[in-house]
Amino acid sequence: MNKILEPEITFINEQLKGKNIDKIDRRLKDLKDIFFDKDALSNMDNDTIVYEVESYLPVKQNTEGGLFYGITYIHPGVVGNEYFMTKGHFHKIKNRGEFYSTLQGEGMLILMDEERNTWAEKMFPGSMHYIQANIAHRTANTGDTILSFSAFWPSDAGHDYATISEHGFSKILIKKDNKPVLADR
Ligand code: M6P
Ligand code: ZN
Repeated sequence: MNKILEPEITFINEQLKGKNIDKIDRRLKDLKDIFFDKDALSNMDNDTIVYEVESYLPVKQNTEGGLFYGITYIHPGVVGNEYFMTKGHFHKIKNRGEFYSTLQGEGMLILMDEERNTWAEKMFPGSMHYIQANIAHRTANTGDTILSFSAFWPSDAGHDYATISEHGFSKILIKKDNKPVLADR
């Protein structure tokens, strides 16, 4: 075989292009269980977009041995004093890891192990984050502009959202004196 092919996808000037790019958005109404301050939440517009994800899923979900790629764009904002953030998840197959790499903006990668120890890593353009297996992960935008990052994960990892939706992370990331602080709930 001697064929030179075009790539299936490109990411040029911050634009992911190609066939089969899956796009979703998550609005406040989809994220009711994750934010701490329910009063603040009830005074906000339900339709506000918190984040968007563009993914390239070249194989079927749950395929063993494949890889997925996605870019997440988290808008700036707070609910009460908690920064806009992703739902967060463990992987359904728990012993699957993931890479994140920040493109634009500033934020925090919040991590929690199965004993519910929670910590965070700073995200800034060029920061790389290896998320080990068995670790729940969530990202928050702590800046005034969009936080974007790319992610690479195994196609059989899946998302376990239920554990986080029921129990949350053991700490919340709040804005205090204009700075991000990991606080007890
Ligand atoms: C990254 C990856 C995706 C994930 C997305 C949003 O792009 O980890 O698998 O879906 O972030 O995070 P969540 O699914 O927790 O909302
Ligand atoms: Zn993941």
